[in-house]
Amino acid sequence: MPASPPTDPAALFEAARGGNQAALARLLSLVERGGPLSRAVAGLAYTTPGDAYTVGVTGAPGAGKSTLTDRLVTLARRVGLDGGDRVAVLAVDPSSPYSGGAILGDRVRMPSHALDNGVYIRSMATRGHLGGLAVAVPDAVRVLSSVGMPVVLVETVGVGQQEVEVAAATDTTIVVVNPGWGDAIQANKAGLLEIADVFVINKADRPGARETRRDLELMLDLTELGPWRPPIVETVASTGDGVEELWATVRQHRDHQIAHGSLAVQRRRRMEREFRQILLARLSEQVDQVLNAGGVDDISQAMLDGEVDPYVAADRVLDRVLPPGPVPPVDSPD
Ligand SMILES: Nc1nc2c(ncn2[C@@H]2O[C@H](COP(=O)(O)OP(=O)(O)O)[C@@H](O)[C@H]2O)c(=O)[nH]1
Ligand SMILES: [Mg+2]
Repeated sequence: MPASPPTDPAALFEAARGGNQAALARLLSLVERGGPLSRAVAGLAYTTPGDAYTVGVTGAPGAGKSTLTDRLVTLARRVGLDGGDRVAVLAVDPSSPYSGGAILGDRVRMPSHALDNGVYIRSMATRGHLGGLAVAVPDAVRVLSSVGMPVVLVETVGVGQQEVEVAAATDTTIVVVNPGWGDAIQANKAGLLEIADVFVINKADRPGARETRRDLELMLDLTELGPWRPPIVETVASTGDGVEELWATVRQHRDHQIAHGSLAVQRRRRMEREFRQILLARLSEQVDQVLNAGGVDDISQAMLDGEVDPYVAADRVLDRVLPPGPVPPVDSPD
């Protein structure tokens, strides 16, 4: 039996950096749970960020994301980005019936890596985390990076705005679609087209891959693209066909970003968005606290009595939640 992990966040980080997977699991559970300890963990991860390259795999349920991720883990181990590397997988699935204890569930689903200590697989739910997925997942990814994981794969279900935002928050985002009429168009509707760096037509052993490729190309033609046009790779995840090409494409995308200086720019932009999410979550929490504590009952009563309209009432509440201070006006021209 390995020694049980410490409980202090700094000690947990030290143990996790030394390869103690129980300590790493505890760190991620703390992040998942939210609360003061979660903030301590997030703070330590942020100030010692590590250097992970993150790859997102997203798409509709059943598209083959997990099967594909499993294959990519093998390649990340064997060839990595600059040679074989350790790899972490974060499976984000809010519909997942299990939460913190899901490691076993995923290991069962990825038996090919069950005995490999260089692979860390974890699924994540975010009950109770202030800010939800959009804040918890980047924190978890930073924890994995901070303990020295060079490659982090993030599997998300690309359904719903929040999930799509989470999926977009990776260095290379792979969008998985399937052959068949309309699948690419569904992906477009879900907002997945905009966030794709690489498209995968998985289940290319089924009819319709050519039509799906044509749909994707057409939609890309109609999109304003930067210097990188997302390549389309066909895979059969269940046999491994095309997966090496997919990994090579991921590496090309990384090299492209480094060559164009866009990796650092994108990361900064993501950090700004994340900061905004944290601010929103904090404000929302403050508003709830004020409302629950009855601190603005006079204002809401005035509104209910028809003396002020709800917008004026909201302004008055905001003046209490956010007292006017030296913050520059939000409507300043940019
Ligand atoms: N025919 C075929 N089936 C596949 C392929 N990739 C995955 N599957 C199957 O599709 C189902 C869903 O796969 P899974 O990876 O769990 O999808 P996820 O929900 O996107 O993670 C499973 O039964 C897989 O075995 C493929 O390339 N071809
Ligand atoms: Mg899956």
